[in-house]
Amino acid sequence: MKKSYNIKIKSLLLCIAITISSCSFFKSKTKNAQTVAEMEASKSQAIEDFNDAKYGMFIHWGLYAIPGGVWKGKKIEDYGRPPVAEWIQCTAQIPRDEYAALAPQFNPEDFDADAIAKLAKDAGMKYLVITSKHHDGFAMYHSKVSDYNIVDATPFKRDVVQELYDACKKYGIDFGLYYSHNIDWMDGNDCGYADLAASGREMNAKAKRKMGANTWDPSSNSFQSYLTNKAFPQVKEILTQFPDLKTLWYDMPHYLSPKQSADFYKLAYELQPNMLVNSRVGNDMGDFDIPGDNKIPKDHLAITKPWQTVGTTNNSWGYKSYDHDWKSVKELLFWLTEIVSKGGNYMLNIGPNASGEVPQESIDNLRAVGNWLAINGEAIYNTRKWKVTHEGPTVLEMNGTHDRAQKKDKTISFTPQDFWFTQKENTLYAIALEYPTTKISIKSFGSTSVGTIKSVQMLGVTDQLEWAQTDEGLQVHLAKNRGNSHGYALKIGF
Ligand code: JFZ
Repeated sequence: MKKSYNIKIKSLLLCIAITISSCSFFKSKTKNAQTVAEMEASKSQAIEDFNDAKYGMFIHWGLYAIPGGVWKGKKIEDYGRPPVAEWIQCTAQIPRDEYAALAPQFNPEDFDADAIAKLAKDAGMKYLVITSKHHDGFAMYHSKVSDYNIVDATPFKRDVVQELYDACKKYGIDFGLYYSHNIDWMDGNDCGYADLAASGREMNAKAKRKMGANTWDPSSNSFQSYLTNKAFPQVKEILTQFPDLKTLWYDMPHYLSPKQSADFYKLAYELQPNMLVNSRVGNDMGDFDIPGDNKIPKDHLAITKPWQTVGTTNNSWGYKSYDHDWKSVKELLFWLTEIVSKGGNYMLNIGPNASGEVPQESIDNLRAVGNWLAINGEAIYNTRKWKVTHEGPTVLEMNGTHDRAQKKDKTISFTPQDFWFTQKENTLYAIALEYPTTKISIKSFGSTSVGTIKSVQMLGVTDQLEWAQTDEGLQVHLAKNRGNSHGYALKIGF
């Protein structure tokens, strides 16, 4: 009798235990069962904000600023490709120890977070994203996960990400972080290349080329242990240490499985659900798309997500001492207007040098664009694309960092007949990058295609304009009082 009673009690307890545990199992299962697509769908306000912002600053900064594109007296181009300065460890196949010896030399005493945040503000940029860890594996913030970081491994000992985070708060600039989750030349073994090759999964073209895989001196740990012990913990760390991020910018996911990409996406969502994650999280996930570096999509309508073009001020992301091929103010304005007319965002890069200084050409050109935006920003910010993006004879294609670098003729000029369009509620904007000598005619604004125009104004100019609308378009005599030497914008009311 007694025995069976005991057994009954035991099995009752067991039942209770199973019920409790299955309940909590069920609970965590429901939470985890939220799909990436559902998480993406919950970010509509953040996406509106992203589509309003239009223009931001990208910063590539790390140990690679010391060589600045030159290793042992040879330029990076002499080692191979890619020739962007932040890739020097890979392109010149520098052993991990040798590269890490840069850390004790890194003492960028001229770094001034306040000045950079103010530069972004003056430039008319609304947000800033900095490399918290690039492919070299070196963290630019104080990481507890790995002492290969700017505070523990350099004489500088300052957390520059924290300094920028605080400075951006002061100037009202939104903040985001870049994190190289797949490629880590210090700790990431071959960044998953062998695993992918063995898995039988279809490899994309870049993965096939082994681009970015550390094959010259891989760390002895497995790629999986890198993910478990460095990448995931560091992502968790930055999202905790910097609790108010607008974007998390992953990069180069060529070797990741869909599960690994989903885990990176979910981790971001768990910690900061309103933050946007870029598509380089991998495997077609992410809240916004990147058509390619220094690339403006030819068919922007084929992009179904919000999107962003990232661009360089010369032809390198990291500081490159001998690259003086700076984009002119006119070229930068073209990138911005062309991208915005197609509904995208432009994130323009600066690469501070080893002392922490921003190249003067970048500063000057960014400020000049800022002056243009101070007058014409109304035609850029908070707008949406219109059914026509551009009219006029000039067609410029921007097909990538290397493509731009190789271009023989870099003269950028437009005609007074070139117009880019944006819209906001009941208003259309036409942006021009050259002034006419006589009147202009905007063909896309004919009365049958847009209806009757009620008002025409030049932004930043108080003079009344003389104008007339016909079926053929809108004709305007422009006032002599011109707002900015690089062009102007017309505001069209209905
Ligand atoms: C990546 C990085 O490798 C590079 O160092 C820099 O950070 C840049 C912003 O991003 O470069 C890429 C990544 C993807 C493509 C091109 C360059 N792509 O898919 O065309």
